Amino acid sequence: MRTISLVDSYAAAERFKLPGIITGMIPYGCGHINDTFLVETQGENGRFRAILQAVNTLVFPNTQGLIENIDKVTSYLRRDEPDPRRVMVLIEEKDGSKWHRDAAGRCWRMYAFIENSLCLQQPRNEEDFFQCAVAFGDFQRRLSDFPVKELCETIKDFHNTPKRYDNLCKAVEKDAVCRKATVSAEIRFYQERASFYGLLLQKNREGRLPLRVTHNDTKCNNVMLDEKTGKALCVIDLDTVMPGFSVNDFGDAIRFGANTAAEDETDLSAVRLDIDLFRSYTAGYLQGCDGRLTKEEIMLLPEGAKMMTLECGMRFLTDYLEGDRYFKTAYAEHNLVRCRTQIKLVQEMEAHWDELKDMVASFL
Ligand code: ADP
Ligand code: GN1
Ligand code: MG
Repeated sequence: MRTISLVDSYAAAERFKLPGIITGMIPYGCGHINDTFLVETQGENGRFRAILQAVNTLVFPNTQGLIENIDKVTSYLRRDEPDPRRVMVLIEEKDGSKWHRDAAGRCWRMYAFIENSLCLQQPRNEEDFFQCAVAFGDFQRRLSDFPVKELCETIKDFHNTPKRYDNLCKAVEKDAVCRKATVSAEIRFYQERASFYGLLLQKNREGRLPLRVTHNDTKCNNVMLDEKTGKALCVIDLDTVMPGFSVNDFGDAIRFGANTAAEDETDLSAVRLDIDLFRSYTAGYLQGCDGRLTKEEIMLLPEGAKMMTLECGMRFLTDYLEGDRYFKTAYAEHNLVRCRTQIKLVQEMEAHWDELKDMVASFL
């Protein structure tokens, strides 16, 4: 696992235009990719807090393109929403750029901290999940006229599921850290579903599934809710905002949030698809999108959920076979445990497939 010292993060924080002097700094959050720190300052106007992040440049090699995407999207959203708690605010580096490269080559950026907010690892109830859905739906709606072509692909083929399957097959073949023999059941599971992976790309080629500006990492811990009201404030973690499919944004949220257990639950009997949460999310997402989705997109929402759950499980398994180089892990089997929860969830979706299809149809 990557570790960044507080000395280095402090030096990086000093490079940004902060009000007052830095009085505190702690590692923060539990994302799988970037290193996040909470920074506190004291100045003439009192306390100020910011989120400092070292962008994982192995995952995001084009930091300039990534920051430009975020700058374009947040500037666009701010045109009709001046409240800084409702659109992420990038804090500039002292030389006026939006990010900082340190002497070791690490890339840093800073956001204003969204105060009096909640960020949930798991929705506490249906209303929380509904609010997350409203936030992502609203994000989709407000960016529906944004020119997709202005955004670069921050990770190439990020939700190209057939490519993800190819990568899994290559990792199986290479078996770099000799783990293949222990995961033959998991590998078989993904082989048996190989004909499904191209479905959404095929729909897109047929002109039946539009490319939109999407978030692409719609876990509920990438939404901030108001601490007092519990209502959606804004969507965070904008590194993967790029052209994509709405149904995948829907699907990734279901994969993470409609699971009755954590993404890394070891007791698979606790891992189930919560149909009520699925329904709440559908209602919230469609409310937020406010008529922007086509009928065909709405009917493909269950496919999006199944696709993202298959894809994420394959990514965990690939990383396991490659020696845990991509996702942060806390122990040796962590990626395999995550893969198994994703497999269980896909099985749950398959078992409830007709119900899920009927449910989304009832929203038409
Ligand atoms: P990662 O890519 O590692 O998931 P995130 O951008 O999601 O990183 O940040 C990690 C965590 O930091 C989030 O889950 C959230 O708790 C917190 N966080 C990030 N940005 C902000 C912000 N602007 N205000 C408050 N909390 C934030
Ligand atoms: C990563 O950064 P974080 O924790 O929000 C990953 C997602 C996965 C997710 C699985 C850039 O998201 O694609 O779905 O882990 N982000 C990237 O929990 O790969
Ligand atoms: Mg995140």
